[in-house]
Amino acid sequence: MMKKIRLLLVMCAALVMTFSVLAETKVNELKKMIDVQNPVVFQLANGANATGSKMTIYNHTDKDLIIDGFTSNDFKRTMLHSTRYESGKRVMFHVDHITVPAHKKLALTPNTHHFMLFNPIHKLKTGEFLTLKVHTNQGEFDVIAQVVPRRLK
Ligand SMILES: [Cu+2]
Repeated sequence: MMKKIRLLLVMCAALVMTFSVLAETKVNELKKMIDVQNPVVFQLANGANATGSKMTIYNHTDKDLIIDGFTSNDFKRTMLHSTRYESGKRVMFHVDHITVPAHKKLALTPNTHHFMLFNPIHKLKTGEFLTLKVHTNQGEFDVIAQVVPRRLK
């Protein structure tokens, strides 16, 4: 009886390990296929509670990459944003998805689509690296973004 239970436990452990290795393989494969160039988060302006980011995402997969959100341990709230201009004034608004077409790249900037971050849980140091966990239809991947000085347009 004990022997049977032990065998069962060993089998369960093996199964769990197999699944975690599979999950890891999938993430690594996605990492190779999704290339994120020059990811940055802009330092917050004095008194501001939100900031944007900039990066270029290359989708080397055969499928559209549909980003439906991202999270960061350094911010309480995050949002996908797009930008439009009303009488020359920049207006940002929430979008549900940002899509990088198959075999295409997409530049995310404060003037177009971008990742928006709200309520940092600590004061950001210029030069420090933040991890953004990006959720997509093809799985999750991390983007390591550097905090850079705010740029005036
Ligand atoms: Cu924004």
